[in-house]
Amino acid sequence: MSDQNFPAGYVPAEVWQPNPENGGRFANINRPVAGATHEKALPVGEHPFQLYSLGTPNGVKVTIMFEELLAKGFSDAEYDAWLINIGEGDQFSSGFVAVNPNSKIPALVDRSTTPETRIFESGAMLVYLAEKFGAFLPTEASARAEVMSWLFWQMASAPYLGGGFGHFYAYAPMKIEYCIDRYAMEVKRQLDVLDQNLATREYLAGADYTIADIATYPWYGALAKGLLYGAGTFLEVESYKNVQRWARQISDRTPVKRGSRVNRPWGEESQQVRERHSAADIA
Ligand SMILES: N[C@@H](CCC(=O)N[C@@H](CS)C(=O)NCC(=O)O)C(=O)O
Repeated sequence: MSDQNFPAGYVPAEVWQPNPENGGRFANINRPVAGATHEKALPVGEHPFQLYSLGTPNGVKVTIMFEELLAKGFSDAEYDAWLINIGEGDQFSSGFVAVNPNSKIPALVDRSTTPETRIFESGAMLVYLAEKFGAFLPTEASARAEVMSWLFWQMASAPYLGGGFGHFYAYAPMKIEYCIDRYAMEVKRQLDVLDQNLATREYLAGADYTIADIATYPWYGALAKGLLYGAGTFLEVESYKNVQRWARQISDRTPVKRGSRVNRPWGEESQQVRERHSAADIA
């Protein structure tokens, strides 16, 4: 980074200190420590699965999975989806932290096991549900490895899209060319990885729709549709033809449409499903 492109002004202190006045969109919820900030139990509904979430791409992965399982006839996949308002710090309640020590949505409890099973990390939830119901994840070792490879690829890649590109392009209080260039380069490379893979396959891991697609669609499918960060034109998302075809195919699925609406307190009011406690909540 040259001094001309990035004028001097900030010299890191010898020991970093948090700056709550940094103007960043998430300055009020970011902390350099983990753990609960307040005592509050989580609500519990009547279904086997209790999901504590918000309709962001990471949250929607799991609600799409539940809707896919229910559409396949697995009635034991009934779930209550409770709204966690991360802007208000709900993820730092003692109840939430007991389910997810990492204080990020989504967090899941399976009450059908004794003792109850807690699961954090959206990818772990998809694997847990796929194994529990025997769906969307092949059992044959090679086919399973291919699905796992794409699933882990998604989990490792999305932070560059969200925390890197999305943050600096859409949310940071100032536009920093160095950061936007760095992450736009990486996100376009990721889109090309997907595009080249989807040139010869219907779905990410082959001929079948799997948890790899369910994990990847809410991030890269939404990006391809121009729904993330207002960056469709900037990243020329239309040029990734195979990603476009795959995203259309997945977005046409009824369970994907249903799951994408759950825990959404934004957008058109008639489309919001702030909480889901029965199939009828998603009209
Ligand atoms: N790797 C995690 C990421 C979860 C995540 O980043 N969640 C965000 C919303 S999409 C969150 O809860 N942020 C609140 C915070 O950072 O305090 C997963 O996939 O479950």
